[in-house]
Amino acid sequence: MEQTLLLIKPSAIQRGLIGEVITRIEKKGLKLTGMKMMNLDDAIINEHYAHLVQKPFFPIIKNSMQATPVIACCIEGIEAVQVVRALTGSTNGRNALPGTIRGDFSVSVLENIVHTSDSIENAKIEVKRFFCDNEIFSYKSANFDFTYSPDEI
Ligand code: IDP
Ligand code: MG
Repeated sequence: MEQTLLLIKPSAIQRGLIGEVITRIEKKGLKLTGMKMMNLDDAIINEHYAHLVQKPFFPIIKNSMQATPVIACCIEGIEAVQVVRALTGSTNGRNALPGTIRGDFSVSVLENIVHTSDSIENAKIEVKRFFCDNEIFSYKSANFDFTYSPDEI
């Protein structure tokens, strides 16, 4: 089963949207297999946003991600990476489609509520970046048999 990383960013925490984000994940049928609140130090932000370190706006990203703790979530499901990415919506909240997390709760590129992994390869790296092995939990959902068909699993 695929796993992906979701970070509930300070923009969500300050605006009281933690529950809204988690509810969308749960209602979709995805499973939370890891969850923790943490402060992000410079090192983990530099690594996590390595593709943006050279951008002029990188300091505001860092500042934004350190404004409060974040909540890191590991989410599991069939094709969880693309499913969670679709729930997230596009980067700029002003362009993100209504019905997506960013489309419904954000009007900003920077303050866009969540981070979600953008590929299977990055998801594997990012889950390991934020979680130790013993912080990821394996359990069977009571409604599993009504969430997927037998030929999907
Ligand atoms: P993503 O979060 O949709 O994967 P990325 O391009 O990986 O988008 O950018 C990571 C994060 O950096 C974005 O979610 C956003 O918070 C911030 N960011 C990206 N582009 C800009 C920008 O042009 N100005 C300010 N912040 C940006
Ligand atoms: Mg990204």
